[in-house]
Amino acid sequence: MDHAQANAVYTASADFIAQAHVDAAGYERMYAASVADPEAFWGEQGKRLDWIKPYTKVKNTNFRPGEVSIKWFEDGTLNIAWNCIDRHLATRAKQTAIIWEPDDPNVPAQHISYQELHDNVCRMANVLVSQGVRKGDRVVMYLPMIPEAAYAMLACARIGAIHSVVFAGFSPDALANRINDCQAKVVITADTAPRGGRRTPLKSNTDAALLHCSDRVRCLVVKHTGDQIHWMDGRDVDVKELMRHASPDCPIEEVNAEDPLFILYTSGSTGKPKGVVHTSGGYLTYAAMTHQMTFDYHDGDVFWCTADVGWVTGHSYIVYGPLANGATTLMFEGVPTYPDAGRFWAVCEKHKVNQFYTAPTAIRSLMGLGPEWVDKYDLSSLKLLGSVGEPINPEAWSWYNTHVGKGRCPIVDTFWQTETGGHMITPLPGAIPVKPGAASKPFFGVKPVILDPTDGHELHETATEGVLCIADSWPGQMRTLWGDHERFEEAYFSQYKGYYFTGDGCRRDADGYYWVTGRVDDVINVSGHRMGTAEVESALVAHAQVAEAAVVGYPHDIKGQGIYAYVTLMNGVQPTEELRKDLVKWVRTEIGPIASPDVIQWAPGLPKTRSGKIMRRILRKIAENDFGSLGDTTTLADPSVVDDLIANRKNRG
Ligand code: 6R9
Repeated sequence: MDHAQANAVYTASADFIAQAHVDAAGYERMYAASVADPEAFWGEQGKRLDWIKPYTKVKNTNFRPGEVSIKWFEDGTLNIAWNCIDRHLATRAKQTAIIWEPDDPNVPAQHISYQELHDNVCRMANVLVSQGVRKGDRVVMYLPMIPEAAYAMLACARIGAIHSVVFAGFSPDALANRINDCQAKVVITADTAPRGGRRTPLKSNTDAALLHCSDRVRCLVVKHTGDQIHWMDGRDVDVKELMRHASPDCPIEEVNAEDPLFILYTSGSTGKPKGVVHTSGGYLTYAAMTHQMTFDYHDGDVFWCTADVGWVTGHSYIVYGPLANGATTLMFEGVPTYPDAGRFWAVCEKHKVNQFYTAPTAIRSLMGLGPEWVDKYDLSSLKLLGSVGEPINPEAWSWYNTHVGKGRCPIVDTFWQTETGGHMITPLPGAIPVKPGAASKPFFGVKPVILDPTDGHELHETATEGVLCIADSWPGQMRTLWGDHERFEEAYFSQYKGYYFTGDGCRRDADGYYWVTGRVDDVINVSGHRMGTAEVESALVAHAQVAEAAVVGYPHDIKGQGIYAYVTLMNGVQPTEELRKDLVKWVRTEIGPIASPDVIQWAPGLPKTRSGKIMRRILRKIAENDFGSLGDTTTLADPSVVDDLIANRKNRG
């Protein structure tokens, strides 16, 4: 795509606009109302949910340093599972709630009706209660993309327990850290997880993790594949067996709007992963509203979000948002390239998907395999396409638009974060014309501001560039970090006082469109997955032969960013190819395959300031193969290390 196309503006068809929930004038009017009087706006939107005790207070939020506190609908009570299931039964008992598409296309798909969802969630909830789980207890899940994952999340919600889903690609160590950090009573896993025809040994990973956890933690096992597993009597529990005997009814627990619904661990710029806490009333209001508006979801549509439930995208747009809206949501166990590169499109055709939501990295990898894989299938059911996780580059946008959307489906490029609970900046299809690569305009109630990174002052001109902050709270916002409110304030509210800091850089063009340019902190985005460089570094230095390590991101054609590690070995250790492979394997076992370094460069020394701070700016430039403009290097303790790093750089592309 040439530059002119990249600046093009795409407007939805007249037919699309005619049926959309919101048109251009409607967006302007509603947006203005939402920021002028958030109390009135969200007071009205909160009525999307059924409340046990209706709220009388809507918004009570404070971004002032030292006093950060975020409360929405604080005197209301409700139950999240009721809102996602029971309240639909009168009209939708037989409607499909979840379509489950297995990894192996020869295994039949499942259509789970709202009634069946109700019964299974209640059975799972009764199993949890039988294992001693009570309101406020934490339940960790380490599961494949199977219906039981949704049952377990909603079962927790039903009884007021707090779930924390750990992505099944994480290692036993990463799982153990999360179980310990939130002091989970129970971990729910499966025997093995089929993905792309291979099996991930979830139960044996969990066995390894539990060696580092309290021996009171119960292990609930979903026997999914029937693969052989080790069994520890007294600790391990066969979930399906207990569900068979459990009652399909389970009373709902009344929870406060501000009681936690889930904890989700995500990477930050420093230290160990952060336990992002989302609460009940505001989160569900926001997930439901964004799902309906951003995807222009209408009753009867089949919605498919390809994310894993281990990420926030799976929480908000596979489970909570769609089910709160009484939607049909598709859950896919597999990968885009199994059994071949046409799988996504085969599934769209098979289940007549109407809205399809995926990540740029998936599009880029499929793009490389040729359009013939898409062209084979009938994609006429598609009405809208979505993108999430990183900025979408013009080539991928154009391919998605032409080959998947056939030029007739609006593409929504949704910018948001684990911390934000739902979409923050996104086109509303039918209301906001799209520019490829721009997340475009704020969602209702969201007040983005662009600040000057040097002194934090607000840049008021329409066309400007700086760091992206949000000036006021919205209902889907995270409330705290699990057990560490101080770190919450420090990470998000201390750098730019009075604002929520996203960690992203951003440009606003003359039309007021927002273009998110990527992280400005030490977080990198690998295939749409967030990774803290500090996490990878601490894994590397935990290896006996590594003295020091510095990790940066570099541009990668498919993944968006790749992981580039500079490693200084202990004195006398030889830098061999074998050791390099060993280090990659080491990081995979310490964190998980998503953290595997793509490049390891042996570094006799790292560029440091006299005070001992590693100058990452220089390491980034070398990794990007852009060392002509290293900037000021006069503060380096030993400038000669830079010459060595340049001479031996690995990425000459
Ligand atoms: C939902 C999710 C958040 C980070 C975020 C930003 C990047 C996400 C984006 C995007 C540009 C988009 N990001 N969506 N950048 N355009 N449409 O991805 O959450 O895993 O917490 O990542 O991802 O850098 O700060 P999470």
